[in-house]
Amino acid sequence: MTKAHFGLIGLGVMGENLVLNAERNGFSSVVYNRTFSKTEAFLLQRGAGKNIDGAKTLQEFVDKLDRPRRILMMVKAGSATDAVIQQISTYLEEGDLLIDGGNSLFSDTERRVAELESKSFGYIGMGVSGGAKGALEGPSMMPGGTKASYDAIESLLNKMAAQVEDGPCVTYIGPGGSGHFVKTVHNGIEYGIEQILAEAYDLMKRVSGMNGDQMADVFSYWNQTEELSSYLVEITEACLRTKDSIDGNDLVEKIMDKAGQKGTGLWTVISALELGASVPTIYASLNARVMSSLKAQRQVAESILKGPILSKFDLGDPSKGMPQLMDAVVLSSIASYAQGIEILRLASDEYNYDLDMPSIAQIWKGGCIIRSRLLKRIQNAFNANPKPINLLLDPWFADQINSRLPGLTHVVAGAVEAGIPVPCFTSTLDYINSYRTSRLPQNLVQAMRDCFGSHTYERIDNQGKFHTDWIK
Ligand code: NBP
Repeated sequence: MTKAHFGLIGLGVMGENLVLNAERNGFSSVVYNRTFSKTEAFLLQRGAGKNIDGAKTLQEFVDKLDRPRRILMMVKAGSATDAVIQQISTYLEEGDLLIDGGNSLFSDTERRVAELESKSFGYIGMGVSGGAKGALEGPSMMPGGTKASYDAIESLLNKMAAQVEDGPCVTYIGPGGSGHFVKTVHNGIEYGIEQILAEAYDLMKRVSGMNGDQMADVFSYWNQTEELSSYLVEITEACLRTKDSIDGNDLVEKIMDKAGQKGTGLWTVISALELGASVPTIYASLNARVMSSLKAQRQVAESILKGPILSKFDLGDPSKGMPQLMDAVVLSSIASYAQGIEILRLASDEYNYDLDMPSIAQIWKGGCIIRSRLLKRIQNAFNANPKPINLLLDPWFADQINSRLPGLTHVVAGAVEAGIPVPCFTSTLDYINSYRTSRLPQNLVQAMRDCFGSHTYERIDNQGKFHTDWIK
């Protein structure tokens, strides 16, 4: 009996679609799921008539696979992934390769790569982005581990990945947990852009009094521009146009305003703090989700804590894409990418990942949630200067900042006066204003630290460490 080329463990949303993708690309497959009824249902429905077999036990699963085996795990990150690795390891033989496509914490992946490779198995920790549709039609994939393990699955991944004009949206990211690290930062950038678009929506609705279709028209306009054309802008338009089947009104207005923030967004911010990366826009998006979860408290606070009377201000002509608001959205999106890239730059050195930034920009151009036309500009910036100090200093991005900063400032000032929170816009404005200020007030912070703790300070006019008796 001929054996299958590819094995999948975990028939969740992602697993189902990825195995259909592999099969469509010519890789006969075997699937295993902890709950066998899901395997049966899949084989009878979406898997029917395809070159996909099922297995009830892990023994049966490995027996049906060609050697060396190539097995993709798409299960919940954390202890579920450890449990699956432990169970399947009993059945693996030298040279077999396990790929974890879940959203695993990169330090878990470091540990697993070391453990599995020491047993002569291959192990790849691979970030996968694109949701269900991307998984089926072609996701962006970020595999990390040993180069030898990557080489063993390169042809499979190249076929499964989304394709853009300069190749498939997959590349060897680097050693250890680098693939999952890059996916984590991808998700941090995604948090930022989602919150930025939500802030734009809030201002359109509360300041300009627009309805779902009117707002969707502006998002549609933005999606035609080089600066904002992106998957997230495209789906925002679709969300705003969708009506509730019960009463025909805008469905988005019926949705509870609470968003979770566990996992990759949180890990992005923790990593940024550990690495000393300044990521205020991304952090603001995470904090906005934390604040959103305090629904009951916010309902009480609204009647006790009084803000300014909501005043209208000009966000720009909707038929011209609300230019001032667009300025705020463009600069905040650029800041999200720049801050994510700064984390990668520092991590590349700190963890010896040796990340190739032009390749990462290239594989984010298709398939993934943060795909956008802006990534072509980011790729160009890295091609012109592979190790830029900060994306904001690239000539094209600097032009964007110089021309759009007045618009962002106007929007933040208006929102502050109207008492409407715009945490990502505000953080971006502070980020840019801080970054373009050569003298910040931390000289006084240093003076205070020396005053109470004799921490010493440096002088701008003399080398060395200095201490002063500040309180005589
Ligand atoms: P889920 O995260 O919901 O995981 C479902 C799968 O995990 C099922 O097959 C389930 O088996 C299996 N599983 C669990 Br839960 N605990 C297990 C255990 N202890 N042992 C064995 N199997 C176990 O599915 P998903 O949304 O497809 O996500 C899969 C992975 O991909 C996750 O890490 C996720 O973070 C990541 N991811 C998701 C997306 C997305 O858009 N959904 C995108 C990118 C990455 P069962 O059927 O027996 O319960």
